[in-house]
Amino acid sequence: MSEDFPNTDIITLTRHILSDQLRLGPAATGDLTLLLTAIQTTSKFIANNVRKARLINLIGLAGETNVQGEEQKKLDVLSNDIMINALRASGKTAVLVSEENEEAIIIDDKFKGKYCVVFDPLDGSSNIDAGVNIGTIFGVYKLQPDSKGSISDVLRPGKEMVAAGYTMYGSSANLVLSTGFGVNGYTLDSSLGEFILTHPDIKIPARGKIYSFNEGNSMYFHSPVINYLKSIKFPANGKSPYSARYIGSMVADVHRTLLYGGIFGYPDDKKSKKGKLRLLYEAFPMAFLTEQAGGIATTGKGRILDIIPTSIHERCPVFLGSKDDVNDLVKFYQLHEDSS
Ligand code: P6P
Repeated sequence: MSEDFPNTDIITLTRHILSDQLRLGPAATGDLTLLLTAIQTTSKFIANNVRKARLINLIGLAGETNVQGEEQKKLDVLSNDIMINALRASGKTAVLVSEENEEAIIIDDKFKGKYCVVFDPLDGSSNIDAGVNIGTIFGVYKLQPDSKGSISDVLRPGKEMVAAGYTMYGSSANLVLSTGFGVNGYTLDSSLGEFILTHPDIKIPARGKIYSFNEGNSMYFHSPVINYLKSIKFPANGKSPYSARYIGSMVADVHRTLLYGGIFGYPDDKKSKKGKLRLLYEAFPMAFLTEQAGGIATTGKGRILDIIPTSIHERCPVFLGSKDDVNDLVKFYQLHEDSS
């Protein structure tokens, strides 16, 4: 086929999810496919609102109500409503946990399905006025056997998730997803209204040249982090120092780390005893994706996906990225352990 012939065999997210389902054979009921399709739809809807929100911010609507006199919802509340409504209506969920809701949502029997979704509907939304990429992060558990859906279905280690992903809203909408068979990235073609496979089988490089920490917290860092950062900023034996890249939006920092390699870290420190990032709907999904892409995700002292949550909004330290870089960091924790 000549170079300028349009690709007539585009792989959409829906087609790709279906191929995963077919891989599982007759045991697969198609419920996860339909759930992920619902999540895909929320990402398209949120992407549309994020794009409009910036325009509205530029035009500036009067006060808290828009020109129709409707109450104008904050974008993250709007995104949260979009996700809760779509996940409930899918009929495939039993328990929902959202960063925006204090309590878990137990879906009424009429719409109850066999999956639990934990999500941050719009992580990093405080960055939107600056046009910084933000995103939706989600993880999916299957209900435990004989469970009708309760909080115990989501207070489980992240390694029991059956799917995880994020959608990053920026110059385009990028959805990155794993259902346990590797990681794939899709870009929204808004003219088609379809997410198209653009990053098949993402594999994180074994080592990178970028570190991504908020060094504004350096005075609070514990010594293993201080010593690790020193080792890559002032490397011995003539090696070049690492480059610093920190966007302050987890989805954007993790997306770059998955594609370029290196290390992203949000440590616990003297000010934030358990770090800042939430375990269930930030650390677990990103750790799941990182491991599926061949990287490592740790608290510095243990594998993030092994943690058993005790509450739905608990926080945890996060270091994730290229296995050689993250292992270098872990060595500083081990040295600290050995010397104490
Ligand atoms: P800091 C955004 O508010 C967020 O939850 C993550 O997306 C991001 O990685 C982190 O907080 C940034 O936190 O303290 O560096 O501004």
